[in-house]
Amino acid sequence: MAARGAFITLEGGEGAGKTTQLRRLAERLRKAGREVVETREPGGTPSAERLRAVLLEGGPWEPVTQALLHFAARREHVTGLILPSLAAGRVVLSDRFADSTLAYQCHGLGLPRAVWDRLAEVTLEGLRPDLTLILDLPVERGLARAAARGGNNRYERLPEAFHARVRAGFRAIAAAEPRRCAVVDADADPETVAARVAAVVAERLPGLLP
Ligand code: T5A
Repeated sequence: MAARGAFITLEGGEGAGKTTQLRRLAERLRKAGREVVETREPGGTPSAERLRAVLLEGGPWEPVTQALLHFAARREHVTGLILPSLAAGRVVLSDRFADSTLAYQCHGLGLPRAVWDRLAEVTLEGLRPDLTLILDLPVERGLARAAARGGNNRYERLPEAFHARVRAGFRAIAAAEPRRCAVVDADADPETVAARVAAVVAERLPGLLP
């Protein structure tokens, strides 16, 4: 059987540059000879993408319902794509994962952490990322980038104070799990941030990048 691959998640607030950096990291890893799966949350499988549409444009949902829907989509993603890909020895890069529910629904909207713990237990099959890159930048800079890109979803329309709690939430997650998480300063041009991301991956997961 192939050796288990690696599971890397990119997290952060709106417009932090996760999608941009995920593509660049995937490119680097492929050049280094890795088989890479690029995916995202909510979404990643056809069934989870259907829930994504409901989550981002339907509702409004109260916080427990939001968490249930995010974890429902995540369950499809974990069982339908992530675990099989890891078992096949691939590197899975996910644009958001369970930390987003902790940051957005718990820190941002006040969902009790105990609810997150219970949903994670029944949903994730014990899966934790090998490395989580938290792209960090001031809230107003991220929201400006997202606004310039256009097509803002229900979360992007929430007030700045909410996004400040989300940012603080991601930093708290990184502080609580420093071995798994690395905070990357994302307030720079894409090339500079990509170099920072690659340096962290090379240091934390030796052997993946030259
Ligand atoms: N959500 C999700 C929850 O509430 N709970 C959960 O459990 C989960 C999983 C997902 C929403 O769902 C919420 C959080 C989100 O609000 P989404 O559309 O996937 O919705 O939102 P984001 O993941 O935030 O996607 P964004 O596209 O807004 O942000 P990214 O991916 O961080 O940023 P990116 O790379 O697309 O870049 C945004 C813009 O900035 C430019 C890009 O060209 C683009 O135009 N850019 C830069 N500009 C200057 N300098 C840089 N370094 C730049 N990097 C990118």
